[in-house]
Amino acid sequence: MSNPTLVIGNKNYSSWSLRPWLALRKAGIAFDEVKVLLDKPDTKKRILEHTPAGKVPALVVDGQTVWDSLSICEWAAERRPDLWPKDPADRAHARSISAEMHSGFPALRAALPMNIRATGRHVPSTPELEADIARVLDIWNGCRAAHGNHGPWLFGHFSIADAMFAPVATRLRTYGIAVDDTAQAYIDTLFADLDFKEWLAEADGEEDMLRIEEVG
Ligand SMILES: N[C@@H](CCC(=O)N[C@@H](CS)C(=O)NCC(=O)O)C(=O)O
Repeated sequence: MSNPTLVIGNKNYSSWSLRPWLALRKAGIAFDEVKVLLDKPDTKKRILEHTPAGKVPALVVDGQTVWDSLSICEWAAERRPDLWPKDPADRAHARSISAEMHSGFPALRAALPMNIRATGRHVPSTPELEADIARVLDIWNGCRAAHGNHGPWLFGHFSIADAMFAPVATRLRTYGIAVDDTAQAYIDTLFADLDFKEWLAEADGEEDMLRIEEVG
């Protein structure tokens, strides 16, 4: 049986691609990668060669396509159940914040697009952005207060919730958003992670045009 193939966008910009990429890596599931550069004349055509949804990420497994970041993470969790916390209440909590991340935070997404190479960029604040950031920090602080004794991730050990929030950590860092010590320690955990460092190094080396607007 061949490895599944994860179809992703630019590592610098594609926040949705980062999520399942990190989940698969941390779960130790081998996969091949196909990168489709976003915002090119043939981007949509190339993505549609892999997934009918026309968006990255998508995972092609034995001829079947699994698309959308959260469902790819769930595919991974079926093979590695410890991608979700073991305790049912913690698992429900992790799923809730992951779904909240997946469907919410519109102001944060719009104002702070993932752009790993753009460290030092600043954007004007708005009440909506402030509210989204406050909610993220509240989620992180709640998780770290409950699970800090069991490891450095939101639920102690790495879970899909961490994959879902990883792009947010990059955004807060890129745009120099002030965070409390607990949130900073959590961001530092991600940036010290060896798998994530690989993603960062590749984002750094990508030869594409720097874009300002949101792409994922
Ligand atoms: N809900 C989707 C969002 C995927 C998405 O918006 N992907 C963007 C890049 S990060 C994309 O494929 N853009 C290219 C296009 O729309 O042509 C998910 O969670 O995977």
